[in-house]
Amino acid sequence: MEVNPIPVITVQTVPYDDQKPGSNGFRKPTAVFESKRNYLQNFIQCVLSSIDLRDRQGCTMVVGSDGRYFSKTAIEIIVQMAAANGIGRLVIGQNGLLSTPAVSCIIRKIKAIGGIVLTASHNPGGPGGDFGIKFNIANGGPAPDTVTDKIFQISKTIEEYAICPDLRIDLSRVGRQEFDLENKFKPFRVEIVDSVDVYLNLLKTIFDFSAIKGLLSGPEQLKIRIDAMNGVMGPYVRRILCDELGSPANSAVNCVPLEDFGGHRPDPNLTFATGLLEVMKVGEHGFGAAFDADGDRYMILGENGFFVNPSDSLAVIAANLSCIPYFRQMGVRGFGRSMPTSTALDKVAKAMKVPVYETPTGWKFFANLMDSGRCSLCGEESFGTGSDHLREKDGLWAVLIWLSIIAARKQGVEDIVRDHWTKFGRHYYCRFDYDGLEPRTAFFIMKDLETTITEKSFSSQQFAVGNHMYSVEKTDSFEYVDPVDGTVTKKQGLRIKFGDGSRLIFRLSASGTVGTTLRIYAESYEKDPSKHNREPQVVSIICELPIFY
Ligand code: VG1
Ligand code: CO
Repeated sequence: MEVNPIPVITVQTVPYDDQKPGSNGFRKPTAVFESKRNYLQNFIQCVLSSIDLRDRQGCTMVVGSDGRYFSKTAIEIIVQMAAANGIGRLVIGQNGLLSTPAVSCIIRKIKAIGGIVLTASHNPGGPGGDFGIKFNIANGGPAPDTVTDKIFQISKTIEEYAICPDLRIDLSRVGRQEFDLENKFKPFRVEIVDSVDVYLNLLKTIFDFSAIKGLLSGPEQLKIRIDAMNGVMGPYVRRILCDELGSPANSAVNCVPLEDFGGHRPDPNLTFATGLLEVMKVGEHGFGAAFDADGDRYMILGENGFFVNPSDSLAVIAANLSCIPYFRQMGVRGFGRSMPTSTALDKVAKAMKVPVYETPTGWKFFANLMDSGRCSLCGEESFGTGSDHLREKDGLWAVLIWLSIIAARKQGVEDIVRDHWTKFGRHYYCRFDYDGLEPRTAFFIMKDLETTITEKSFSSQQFAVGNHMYSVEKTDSFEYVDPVDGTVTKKQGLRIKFGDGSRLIFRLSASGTVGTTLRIYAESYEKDPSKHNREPQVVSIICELPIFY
């Protein structure tokens, strides 16, 4: 039977002035996407238009989501618009589900031109929560500023978008679907793929699966508890940790992706992953982990709820890379950390004689370093770690790294961390978030602060806190020059560095959706092992410094 080709139409629209992507992707309250006319269509057209027409014709893109509310509606529109804009093939996770690291992995594997992940990451989901769109480029990493600036520019003048409103796909059926479009020579293809397969195959080339399996299912079994927080990670945890690595089915909880994440905030930290923390405190499990909604962040807990600070996790991983076949084979070229991440990593780098790159916040800055072979392992204080196996931070990969280290060292989480502190010293670390500030107020706080700390007299100041004296060594507004392409990124946070290596950092967040968030990061170094048992709040004394008076 002859089927009529699907019409491609152009729809008139008016621009919005607030479609500026942030630290990683574009986020707004879901209600904005649902209520403002063409709000999603405008942004998607800008993303597609940012790709050079010659590159776009007939190319392949990857699409996935963390399963949050509005994702399926958005995927349908993206498919219709991709077809109308000349994309040749879309590879989409079954039921629309793909974690952020899986999207990065698939883009690289199939040499796609880029990908879209529908997620607002750890922000809450549902009609009253947030929705977001991450856009990754051909190397699998988040679009760099040059691309997101272009998207923002286009969004300010957009007048129309192209769409095939009659095109319908079935997201549940793995396999190929083809569509003939009006005025197009080649059919438009959609491939629905298993959400886990390609990513699992990559992990198998990185880790010694049998060693981890021995740890999780052998006679001396390590009892673990993994909380997928009702985000996208459920299917990955079940398939990889339970089916492949032999962890019992009841070790994985909250593994069904829910549109509102069960009403919880899918944020793996001590404030929001309290369910995991409470269970771990009971002491029956030796290892606990949780993920954010899109699976790029993770939190590690040891027996009795021992918390591994993400900056420490990065440093411990760096010091133990030789436990992982991938790094034994590839070697270790260099490390990367975002500027506010503690300098615990730097101590390890010094001992291993490898360079450390200090970048602005956001994963996009690491991709250039990795592509040019400068960097093997990167991390951020915000619960993200990853390597050059792909171009995103990768939560489950980090969990498998930890399990590999535990298997190789035959030690528990707390002992591994304490040994690390004994060897390298402890970097006490805290981040304080001041949410919902009026944007102008936040701007002026930063402006005044910059004036204060960059005054000449400030650099010679000393602050007494208890019986500790903090002397200012250096202050600046952090600026990054990309060592690969020379791009300069300015105003990435205010830094006060003290003589003993302690640091205070002030920065405005770029991933929120309402008001402005001011982040204060405090780090205090302690070399003496007899002083490694204090509460992390010890760093809060730095915040009592009379800088603000
Ligand atoms: C935050 C984190 C940053 C992270 C970014 C995206 O950005 O601090 O480290 O890369 O979120 O993470 P900001 O600008 O709010 O500090 V994710 O898991 O939301 O992609
Ligand atoms: Co995330």
